[in-house]
Amino acid sequence: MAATNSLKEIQTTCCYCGAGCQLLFTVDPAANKILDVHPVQGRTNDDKACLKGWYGWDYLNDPQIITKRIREPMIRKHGKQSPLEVVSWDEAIKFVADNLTKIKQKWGPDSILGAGSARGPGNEPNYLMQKFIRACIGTNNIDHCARICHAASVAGSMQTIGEGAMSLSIPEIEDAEVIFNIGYNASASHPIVSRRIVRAKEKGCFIICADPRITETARIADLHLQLKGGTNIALTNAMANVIVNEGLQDVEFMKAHTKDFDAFWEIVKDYTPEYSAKITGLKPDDIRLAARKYASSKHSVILWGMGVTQFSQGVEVVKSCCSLGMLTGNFGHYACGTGPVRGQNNVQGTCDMGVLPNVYPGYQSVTDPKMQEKFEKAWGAKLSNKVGLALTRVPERVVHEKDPAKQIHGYYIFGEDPAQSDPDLEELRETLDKIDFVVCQDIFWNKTTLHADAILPGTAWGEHDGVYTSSDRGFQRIRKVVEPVGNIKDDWEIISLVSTAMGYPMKYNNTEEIWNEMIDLSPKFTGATYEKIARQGSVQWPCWDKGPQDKGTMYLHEGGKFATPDGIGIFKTSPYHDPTEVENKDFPLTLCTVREVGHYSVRTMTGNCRMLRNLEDEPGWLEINPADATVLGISHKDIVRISSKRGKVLTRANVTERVKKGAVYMTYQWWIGACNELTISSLDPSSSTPEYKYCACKVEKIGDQKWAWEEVGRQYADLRTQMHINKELSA
Ligand SMILES: Nc1nc2c(c(=O)[nH]1)N[C@H]1C(S)=C(S)[C@@H](COP(=O)(O)OP(=O)(O)OC[C@H]3O[C@@H](n4cnc5c(=O)[nH]c(N)nc54)[C@H](O)[C@@H]3O)O[C@H]1N2
Ligand SMILES: Nc1nc2c(c(=O)[nH]1)N[C@H]1C(S)=C(S)[C@@H](COP(=O)(O)OP(=O)(O)OC[C@H]3O[C@@H](n4cnc5c(=O)[nH]c(N)nc54)[C@H](O)[C@@H]3O)O[C@H]1N2
Ligand code: SF4
Ligand SMILES: [Mo]
Repeated sequence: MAATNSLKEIQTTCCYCGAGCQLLFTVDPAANKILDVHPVQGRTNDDKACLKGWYGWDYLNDPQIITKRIREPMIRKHGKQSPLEVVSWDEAIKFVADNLTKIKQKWGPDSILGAGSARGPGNEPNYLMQKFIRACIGTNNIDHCARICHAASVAGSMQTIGEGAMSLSIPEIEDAEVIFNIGYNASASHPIVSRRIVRAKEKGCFIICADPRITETARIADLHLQLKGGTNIALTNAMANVIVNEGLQDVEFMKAHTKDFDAFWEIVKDYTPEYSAKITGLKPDDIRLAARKYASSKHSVILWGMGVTQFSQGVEVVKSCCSLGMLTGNFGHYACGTGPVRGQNNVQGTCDMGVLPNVYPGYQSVTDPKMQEKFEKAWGAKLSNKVGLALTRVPERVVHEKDPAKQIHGYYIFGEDPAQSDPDLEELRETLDKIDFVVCQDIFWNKTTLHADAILPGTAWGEHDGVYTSSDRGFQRIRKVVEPVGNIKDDWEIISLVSTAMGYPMKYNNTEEIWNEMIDLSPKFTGATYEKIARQGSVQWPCWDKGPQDKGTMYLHEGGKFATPDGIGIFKTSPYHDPTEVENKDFPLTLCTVREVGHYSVRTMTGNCRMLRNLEDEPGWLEINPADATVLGISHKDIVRISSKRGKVLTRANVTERVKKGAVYMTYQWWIGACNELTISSLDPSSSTPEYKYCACKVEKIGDQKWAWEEVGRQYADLRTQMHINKELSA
């Protein structure tokens, strides 16, 4: 629809995945209504968007399907048992500030933890969130959902190639000659990145897909390695073994740019294709073919996702993937390298902003005295040099820690829903209820807000300005499309008010002022001014210089110079070990948890978009192989009960050949069929990322399907009551 004089056209970046698609909204400002949206030309998306880009903004109309917008600040005035009451902003801010101050005085700064948000808010409020936790509270206990996502990619890449982000850019993918896609399902997770994989195929690229499921990428792959879940490292080690034994490595590149090959070979030498085949269930010749193909080009790209990182051995697999790149000279030029494709719209950005327990903004270490001094001076506060707590360690420091002096007593949760997205939800709920004071700053009622002592309502994507960082290090603007409704404030303003009330004043007039403070403190980002981002559409970091000649960086490690302190890449890998909880007599199947294309993470947003809800709704699905379904007497679309050592839920069976016998899959988007009631909180020792992709489970037939559907209906109604909805559920 063309904009008339009274209508406005506003371009912004999509708020769902890290592909960073550009969308153009047509708005009627007088009615405060969105009339139309369509994708427009952007660096990463050309002029395309997926169904979430087209239909994912309806939550701004608050249709109240699974939950509803929070429009007023609320507090529990008289302790945990008292109801949440609507109060003024002044009262809410004072209540939060007083309670956090009391906890800080009694138990010290390290008894408080803050969680930032990789979603709607954008970079500026996250910069303020970590500044608040560090400078006002006085601790590095600041983290966010990258922990449960790509933290393993950051840790593993840092230890080998020195930089945790994608080394290449999304558009380069289509010019790869070989793609090794491992544990990544782009067609569901990043459809517009998936389009680049399809285009690569059209241009003649050889695609290897390592995934236990037949995903869409597996379907178009030239070689599908349908390995047993949890065995990635046995595959990547074997590929390295073949490359070296057949003399396919790039000796020149290795000599000039890498070290520690001997220690790497000590491990890899045992991983012959025959040995690996016993662990992975693959054919030795398929492993050989994968290795030969990968080593055959200087335009080989490795793309990976949660099927690599969400294991207790995730970091090791990342190191092994980076080592494959070094072994074959696939770094430092166009269309090669490593692509840990960051999931959320702004998870790269939230890491960039230092919402991590070990680094300030711009990846500057909290343990480096020079950095500490620099930030102390800039922020006018004494800072801690102790690395903070990872958010997945909170239950350990609450329910499993007996000494109150070592416990977490205050948890400020900004734009995350751990009571839906963290593993082992029963333990998580117990944790939230034991913490003295929980603050939730969100846009919707979610499962975590039910445990909050104070709720601070923020504006949503579409209602505020800022900058997001796409998966490939690209800063892009987001813009206000409609005016917010209700007694709500921008996230950056809420954090500033709480900090000021606690005696550490923060005064900003807009997001650009915050951004300018941040880029001046972060050399890698310094050149990325609002003006440059607007002019170019996107600025990829590193961008060191404000001048027009520094346009940003398309790919990293130019000429083989790695981001390690001495510029040399370090070979690393590990031997294979089993996941923590394997199938057994009581729980004979394995459970892996993945994603839905039409719904997003905890679903507060896509669950409240009418088009998307009509595609898929509660209680979600369980993918199960026909052979397992037959033995259990389960038919397609039956409601079934699935349980693990930790809990049980109802969901529907999707009987499909796409999954292997013995392994079942759920998507983590569902609130009734909530798979995190079942998952295990076992963590990778170095990244603290949970093993969401593997635990033991049992699936049971339910004889009385009429009862089962009624039970799902009751649970849905109860959920909607808990989320304060009194509207009828529309058909
Ligand atoms: N079983 C299983 N669990 C998983 C995973 C899995 O694969 N399997 N994946 C994990 C991964 S990779 C991730 S990243 C996490 C994601 O988990 P979360 O980060 O918890 O989920 P999100 O849906 O991204 O958003 C969290 C909250 O942000 C709020 N929000 C959105 N925009 C704004 C805003 O502008 N301001 C404020 N204040 N709030 C806002 C939303 O309403 C929502 O409540 O889940 C993890 N959980
Ligand atoms: N529609 C939609 N898009 C999203 C999200 C969403 O919730 N909905 N979430 C966003 C977020 S937060 C993230 S992090 C990204 C994640 O996006 P992806 O990384 O694609 O995440 P998953 O789908 O969880 O897992 C990827 C694949 O790993 C495979 N896998 C499981 N176990 C193994 C194994 O042992 N080895 C190998 N090789 N593969 C295995 C699974 O079968 C699955 O196909 O998606 C983002 N995009
Ligand atoms: S691919 Fe990702 S960024 Fe693009 S429209 Fe879809 S959800 Fe939005
Ligand atoms: Mo994620």
